[in-house]
Amino acid sequence: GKNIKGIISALLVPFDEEGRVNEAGLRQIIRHNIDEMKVDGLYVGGSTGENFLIETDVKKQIFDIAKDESKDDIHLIAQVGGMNVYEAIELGQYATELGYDAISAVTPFYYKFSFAEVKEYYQDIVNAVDNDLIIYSIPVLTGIEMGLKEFEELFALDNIIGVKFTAADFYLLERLRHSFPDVLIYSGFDEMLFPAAIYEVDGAIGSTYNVNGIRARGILEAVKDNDLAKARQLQKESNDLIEAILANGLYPTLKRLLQLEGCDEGPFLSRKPMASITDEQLEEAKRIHEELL
Ligand code: HMN
Repeated sequence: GKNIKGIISALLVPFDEEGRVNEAGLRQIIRHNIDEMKVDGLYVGGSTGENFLIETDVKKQIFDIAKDESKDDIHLIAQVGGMNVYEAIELGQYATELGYDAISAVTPFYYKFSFAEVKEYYQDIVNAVDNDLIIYSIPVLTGIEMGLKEFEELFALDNIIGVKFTAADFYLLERLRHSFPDVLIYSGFDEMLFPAAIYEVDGAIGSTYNVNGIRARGILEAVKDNDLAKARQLQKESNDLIEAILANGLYPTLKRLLQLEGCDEGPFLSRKPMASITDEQLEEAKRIHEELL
């Protein structure tokens, strides 16, 4: 099904003291997204999943668990990209066999790759993996900036169907939407969902939808209904929440909020070197849960 639209949570992954996946807790988070947040899909293996800190085997294990728990109930996108194109291909083939609806790949990072190198990386992945691919563009973390012309070249490759657009460049977003009406465009910054929705993105992929999926859907629906006052109000409430979460530490706070929502099995730690939650952050997460969620 390539009609992957709507609210898509970037899946959080709880780890134990040894850095292993807490499978029971992960299954609860997936269920919470499906049953309570009513998400349209999950983005597995993203930044939010602390994906760039874990081994290939563990990435596969997480793909397995997400598929096993969600069956065919929602769309599943496997983020397979990174700095190792051979791993990206291996993971892409793996997720495709599991039945993932699409794969996604972040632009390669750390080295300052040229656009020619970035393009070849995508070409290599789509040549080797028999699935649709969504480009993951997040210049603030990767340092790779692409303009209209670069996106046009990438969208011309076979099987590239969309982009997760994680940038505050609404000029570029408007040009992309206008130029490529058939490409799937996903908003990547949850705090800017409302303006992205006005430009008619097809959906949104983000971390905070794990706990704020209902309001986010409300924003998309209000914009569709042309009720801008309502959409603006929902974005305001969302941003009160997101602002407090960001100030308290993004992933640890989101994990704590999920625990307070009843995902209570096993430890919900981060993967080192990402720090796990402190007592002070725990207190603040409790306040956020009571006052802003
Ligand atoms: C992913 O790859 O896991 C995410 O979808 C990335 C996503 O765009 C998030 N970006 C980052 O965490 C850097 C946002 O959801 C972000 O967490 C949110 O807008 C709060 O700033």
